[in-house]
Amino acid sequence: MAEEVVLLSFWPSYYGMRVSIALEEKGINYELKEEAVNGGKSPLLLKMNPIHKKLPVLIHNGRPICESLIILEYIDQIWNHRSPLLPSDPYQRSQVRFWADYVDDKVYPSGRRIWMSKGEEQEAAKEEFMEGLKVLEGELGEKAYFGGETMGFIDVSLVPMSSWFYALETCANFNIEAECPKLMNWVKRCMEKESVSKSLPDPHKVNDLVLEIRKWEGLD
Ligand code: GS8
Repeated sequence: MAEEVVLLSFWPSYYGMRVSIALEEKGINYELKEEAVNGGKSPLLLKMNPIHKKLPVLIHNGRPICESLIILEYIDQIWNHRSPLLPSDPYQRSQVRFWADYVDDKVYPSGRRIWMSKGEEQEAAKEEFMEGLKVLEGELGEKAYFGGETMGFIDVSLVPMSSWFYALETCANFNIEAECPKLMNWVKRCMEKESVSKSLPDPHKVNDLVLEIRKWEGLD
């Protein structure tokens, strides 16, 4: 039976980008159904994710899977023929999940606060964001990818944020590369992979969106 794989997402969502990268890495054909950025929630999204009503949702043969990190694990288990994302050793797995949670708890929320605020609040968010990135840079160390020689779960979880770096730097006037050079080299290494470059939007397009939202919100 042919598999039916549908991804509900929208282009600037770093959570959604994680899922596209994983599907591309696994070589899975899928249909992308984009929600409008500001058009309200579609009936399909409300049906498929009635609890959180959030993107992304993966619909596999009609059944929804929600929450991007849970979706990544699902993809890795279902399509385990190539490009493993999680290590098989239980201890290593626990460490990978720890760092992916760290990205979600520390890096993504402070990144969002940078572009959704100004003044002192923005400064505090910037500090927390850079602190988080520096910890991650330490964890990366001299490795090519977070998992070692090949791209894995942490890489796929974190690299989508890099498409927002330009917008963050522009709105809060800082330079990530100056403080995290190894991390920026890692971003470039990931971007050499088609699965990543195909899934991430143009940073200028993200910046235009940020400028527009800041204007609506009266922040600029
Ligand atoms: C977060 C998803 C999320 O915030 C995950 O999938 O990992 N923990 C979840 N999705 C956003 C779009 S991306 O910024 C979303 O759907 N927001 C709509 C809303 O909050 O109502």
